Amino acid sequence: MLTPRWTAGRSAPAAGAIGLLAMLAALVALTGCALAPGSDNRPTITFRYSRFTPAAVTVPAGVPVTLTLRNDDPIDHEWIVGSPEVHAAHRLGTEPVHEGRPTEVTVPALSTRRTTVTFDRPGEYAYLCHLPGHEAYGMRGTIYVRAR
Ligand SMILES: [Cu+2]
Repeated sequence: MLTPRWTAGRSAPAAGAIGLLAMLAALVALTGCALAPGSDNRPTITFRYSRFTPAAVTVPAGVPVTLTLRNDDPIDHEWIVGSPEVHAAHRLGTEPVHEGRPTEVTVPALSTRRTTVTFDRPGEYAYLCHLPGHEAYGMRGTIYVRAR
């Protein structure tokens, strides 16, 4: 009676695979329901040649968004997101290093930082590097915050 044992041996892994697929489908469905179309609550922004890539990200409003900020340049940069008033203040600011505020992050040369921000309201928020000359060079991007 080899055949029944062989069949049983194949059906158990197959059932496991189907169960795994069902779990993955459920996870995708849950994640999809939690986010606005096209939005990402874990974006990565890379700094290279004093530019942000991507230069635009879309995130959901009202939930924590964890951003990975990866500086591939051999010089320091900073990532500051906020309203035009926030950026106006930073253009005149003298704070050499930003720590402790999730919307203001210094990213040293060749390093990565993570920050978690909850954007309460839908809208557009610029992110800029305010180190001298970097914004003028083009180190800017936009976060689009979408209602869920
Ligand atoms: Cu910079």
